Amino acid sequence: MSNENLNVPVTDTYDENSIQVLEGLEAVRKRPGMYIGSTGERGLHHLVYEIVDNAIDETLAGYCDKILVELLDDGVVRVTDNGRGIPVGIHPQKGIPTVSVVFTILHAGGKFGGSGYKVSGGLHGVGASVVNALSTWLEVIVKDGKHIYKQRYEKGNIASDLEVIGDTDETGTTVTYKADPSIFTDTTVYDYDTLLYRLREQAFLNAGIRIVLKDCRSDRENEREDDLHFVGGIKSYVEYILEKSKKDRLNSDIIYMSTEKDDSQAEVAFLWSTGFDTKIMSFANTIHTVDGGTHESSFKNSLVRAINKYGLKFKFLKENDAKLKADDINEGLIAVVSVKLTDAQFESQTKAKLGNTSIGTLVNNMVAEQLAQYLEDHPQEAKIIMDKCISAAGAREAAQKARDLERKKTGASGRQRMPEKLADCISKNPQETEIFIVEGDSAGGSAIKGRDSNTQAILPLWGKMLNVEKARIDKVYGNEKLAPVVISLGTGIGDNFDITKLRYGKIVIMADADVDGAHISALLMTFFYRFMPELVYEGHIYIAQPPLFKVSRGKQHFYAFSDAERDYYIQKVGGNASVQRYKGLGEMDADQLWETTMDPETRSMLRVTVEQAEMADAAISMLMGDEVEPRREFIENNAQYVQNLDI
Ligand code: 28F
Repeated sequence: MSNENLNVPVTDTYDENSIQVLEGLEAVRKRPGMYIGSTGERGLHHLVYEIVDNAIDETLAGYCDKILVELLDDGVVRVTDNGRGIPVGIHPQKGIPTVSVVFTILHAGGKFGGSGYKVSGGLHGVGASVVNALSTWLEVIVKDGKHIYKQRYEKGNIASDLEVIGDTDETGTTVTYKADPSIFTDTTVYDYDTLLYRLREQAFLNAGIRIVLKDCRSDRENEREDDLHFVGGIKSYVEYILEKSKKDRLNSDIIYMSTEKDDSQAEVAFLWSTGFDTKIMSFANTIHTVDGGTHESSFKNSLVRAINKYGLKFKFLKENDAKLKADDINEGLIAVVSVKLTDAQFESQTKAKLGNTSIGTLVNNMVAEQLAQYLEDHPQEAKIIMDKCISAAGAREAAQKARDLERKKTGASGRQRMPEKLADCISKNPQETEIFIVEGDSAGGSAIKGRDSNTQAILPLWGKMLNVEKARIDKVYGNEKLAPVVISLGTGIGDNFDITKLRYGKIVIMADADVDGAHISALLMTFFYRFMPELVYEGHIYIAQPPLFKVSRGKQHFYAFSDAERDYYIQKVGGNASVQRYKGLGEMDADQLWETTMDPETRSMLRVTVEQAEMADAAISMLMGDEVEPRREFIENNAQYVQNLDI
């Protein structure tokens, strides 16, 4: 839909004169995509938002505090608000009721006349006729405090005159419609959670509004209803994002500030979590500006300035120190920036980016003044925030040093010098080469002796395992255990990852067949999955399967990979079998390790799938994350195994 309507002066009186009447609705049915983006599932849900947005406009104007959205049988949706009711008086230019104009004439309330509302998303106020055009039928009921009016439309055309169907002392609007399946050919089934997500967002952004979503469809297993009502507005939103992130608060307050100037309002709410991710959500007239814009960048810039200024003034930072950078300040930041303005200018048709400079200035001044005040009034909170930013800056500098070092290690050949621990193979052809990442030095020794040195490289790991979940990227670069892995593989990591540089076609994790070994495998899988995910996607990661038992009698011996297999061999050799349980890879000599685990002719290996990597990732997150309770339980249950893990 066009957003040009946003740039026109706003009328102060809301009445029939505010509407300028334009063309018919055939255009919408002919090219629905032009108006709602697509006729797929997204477009279908867009219809609901269009209707709800009109009710929200009535809320923003201060006349409505409750919106009910019901999903009914047969693809029917009903939206009810308790606003003033769409005007029913005769429209001066069209000579028909204004409500009929709103539903049957394209761009009514839009394009050149202004929406009639001071604050409107621009998709708002013009959508009713589009929804009508794309519906098999639509019925509107208006209560104006005296009478109840009703009108029906079919495929956008008036099907019955506006009629009085009763009396009332209430006010409000109800729109019931059925999306036309001949237009929405993919599906006309609404997804409750999709609607819930968007409506929840709207409820956060319009503090105090109540939006109720109700699933009344009889083919559903259970009825669902959500009452979305957040008195705290965007503060509640920040709290919600924090809860979903499963991280803890770093500072205890959600910092909130707001300001108004002329017809514009700005508000921000933010806090820092103990995590490392940054989540900044920005909105203009309740539309999510995915690509940010002036409001968001002003917030970020003024945050950096305010924190540096406070740091200098209260001696957290020295005059000659490098300033804290945005990255340092953004670590763990959760923020919601919401602005409402009359003349929102978006830089793209999709409204992903806000362009108004004046709103940027407003946000900037607000943060500069109010954050300085907040920090001075709350020295304890301020200290927590400053310490966090300064430690993040330290980590960033360490990461930079580690990267520089890594670059320096690269010899004149332009190739990286390989780690000392790596016993490389002769072949340089990744089609045939494999690298075994082996837990422990003694197992590493056996593997080096037992391997086929033509195609098999061995990298023994030792020392404390890195906790990937809590690790910052700098720790990964600097970690004595993981750096050799990264260097041996040759691909680089994160943004620099380049799979064409991979030095071995198969990357085999070889760990003891016990809980500890499983953890190390899970940590390595998680590491690859997070920092070099293509390795998992393209099936380069394997897990070696060493045997658990050796069953022997005299010169006969068999390796067993499970209890059942062990028992089978005991039977087979008959009486007096001796059974050796391998507690670790280190107990096998070079020949045994080759024969049982490394020989491509006889071994079996597990190829790690994305699902497995995801499961490992989830398990590691549980173990290493901030949730204390499940971790404690796990550690208690596995106490004897976990000394080796850095948790
Ligand atoms: C279920 C969807 O669409 N609610 C709406 C109003 C109220 C007014 C209005 C709407 C008038 C001139 C267009 C009432 N009284 N819910 C809704 N509630 N539209 S849509 O006016 C439309 C404008 O141009 C309204 C006084 N002024 C406005």
